[in-house]
Amino acid sequence: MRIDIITVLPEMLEGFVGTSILARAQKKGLVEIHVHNLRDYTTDKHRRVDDYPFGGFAGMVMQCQPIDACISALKAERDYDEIIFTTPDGEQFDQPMANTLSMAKNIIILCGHYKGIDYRIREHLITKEISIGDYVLTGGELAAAVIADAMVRLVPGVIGDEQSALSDSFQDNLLAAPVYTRPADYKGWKVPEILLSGHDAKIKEWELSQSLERTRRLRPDLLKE
Ligand code: 6GU
Repeated sequence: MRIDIITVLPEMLEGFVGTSILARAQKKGLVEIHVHNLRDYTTDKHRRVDDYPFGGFAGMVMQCQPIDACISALKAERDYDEIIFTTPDGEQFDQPMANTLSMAKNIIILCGHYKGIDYRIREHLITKEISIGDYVLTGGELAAAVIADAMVRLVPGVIGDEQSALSDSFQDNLLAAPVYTRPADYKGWKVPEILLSGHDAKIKEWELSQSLERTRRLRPDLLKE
């Protein structure tokens, strides 16, 4: 999988892309993440990528030219499955969407900023608009990082234990069961007895009943679907 992220704040994504699971996935050759500075594509001599909106509205709007130039340059090199724009009025991101996107080969994520981007870009170049929740962020960079992280960890081989991505909360519309590690007794705080029993069938049964109980209590909306 290859992800190209287009942003006016590349430094905001560099730490994320170079760290932890994302870095390991890239070293293993499973994923390539490229961050592009939108300013490198403007023809403006002052490197500006935004301008005042027509109609006298407040705020600034990202211009067509640099976005079109950057996306065109990428599309000239390879075909893209999706060209995503991060925006609070997009379709809400969730686990099924992450699952679908994780099967893509090449994806562009354009990070929204300022008041918005020239709507013609959304009409002519963007194939999918995604929001990560009902709140407003100052920019789309954090949303792009969230989307990339959720997709990459589903690519086979990225996380060590294949089973662990499948047993995540939400993967089957249930919250995950609690987990524990040694010691079995910490300051008198005890691990549930059943987990120390070695009885696999009983442990599986316990895990499911915990999942159901936690989902019913914390996220009853998930059980209605
Ligand atoms: Cl994708 N962008 C911004 N700016 N704010 C958001 C968002 C995206 N998703 C939720 N809030």
